[in-house]
Amino acid sequence: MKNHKPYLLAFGFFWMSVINSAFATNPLIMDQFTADPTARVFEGRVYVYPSHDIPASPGRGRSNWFVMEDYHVFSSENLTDWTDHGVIINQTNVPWLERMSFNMWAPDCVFKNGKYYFYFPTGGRIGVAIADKPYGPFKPEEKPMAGARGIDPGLLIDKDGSAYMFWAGGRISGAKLKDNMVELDSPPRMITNLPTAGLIEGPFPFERNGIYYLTYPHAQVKTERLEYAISTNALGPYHQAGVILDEAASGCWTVHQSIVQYKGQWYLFYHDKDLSPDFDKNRSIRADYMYFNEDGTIKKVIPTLRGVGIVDAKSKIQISRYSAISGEGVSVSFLDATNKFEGWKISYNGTNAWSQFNDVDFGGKDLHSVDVRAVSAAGGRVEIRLDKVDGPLLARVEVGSGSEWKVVTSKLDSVPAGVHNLVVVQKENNSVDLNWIGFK
Ligand code: FUB
Repeated sequence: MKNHKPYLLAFGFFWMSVINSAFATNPLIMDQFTADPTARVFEGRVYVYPSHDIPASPGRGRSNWFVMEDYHVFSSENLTDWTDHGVIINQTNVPWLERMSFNMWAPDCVFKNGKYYFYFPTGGRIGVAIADKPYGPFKPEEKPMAGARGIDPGLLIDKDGSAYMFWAGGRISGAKLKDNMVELDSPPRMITNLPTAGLIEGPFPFERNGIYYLTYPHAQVKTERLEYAISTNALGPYHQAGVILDEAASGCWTVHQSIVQYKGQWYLFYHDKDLSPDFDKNRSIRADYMYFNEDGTIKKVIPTLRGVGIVDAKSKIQISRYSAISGEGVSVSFLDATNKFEGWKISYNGTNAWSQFNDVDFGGKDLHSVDVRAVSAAGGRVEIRLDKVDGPLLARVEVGSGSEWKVVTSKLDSVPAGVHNLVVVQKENNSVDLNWIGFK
């Protein structure tokens, strides 16, 4: 499932690139914990700059808390296949950092004057590292930014090229940056009219059709939800405009967002704790489609397992990351509870339990059979249908009884083409578990 190709470049420290064949669903990255994703479009691709949660270990971070020592950057052209470009900054490479405190928190990266500027908060200060390419190598500045103390820098390059930085520290502040991008050009201004009770952090600004949006996680009750405020000016005054994403059903304490338009579609990037359900300081990044109302307000995003992008029918389609399921008879659980990075299985219990997985690209009419990785103690049969529960039959898959996973190959009844939704329907009154489906 994972194809690792390391390259080494020297730039005062090792820089490594790894190709990560992810699941193409939520969460986006399946071989490490990731959080606080800032997505940006650079050079025709989406680059995501997340934080990197790691488990604490003796002498390395505080147990039961966030532990982060470095940043990776990931990129994708189709939002389905993600490349891990490796570590771009490690806390040991930051010249001004006196103590290794494992708190490399939520970063951002913007492009200006032909350079990529990576902003990262650590030790209560905000550092900047500069590169010629979006994936580095990044060279950290000798000193942190003067005048900005706090966490979670969020940058805005305005239509006239002016740069603004927002950050959190109790409340949210913002300031214009000098053209050199490493100094404040105005005293920090506290952004008013935002919630005054409950934790507020993670400012992410953007502009669309003359409206300035300031989005931020806010613990209105106990855990964070995503809210936003709007203005006609980059630095405000803003007024609160609504909720983009409700508190996570999983109970994850934090959420942290970025919003990006790519090839005409808007996306919300955020995080939850998919790969660490019992510990919400080991998080995983996600993406879902986002839409605006006519008046420029943002439609609430309903988080999905399916995520975004189109999946190749010939890949190992992670059928457990469903778009929809029947009211009863379907459940999802980890394949291996001792190694959650292995992903999930989907279980169908009882006749007519079904699940739907949207946006599969079947290409031209060149497919003839389907492989299904499955297990069924008593044996069972599922049907794979196109677009809906009673849509055209693609294949009947007989899963023999047994306790071991096996790959069952079945001939296609009809040969699809183009992009369709995939529906799996259980046809017998027993139980079948599926891991992935792949057409060939
Ligand atoms: O990742 C550490 C902190 O958790 C971030 O800085 C906050 O935004 C929250 O996501």
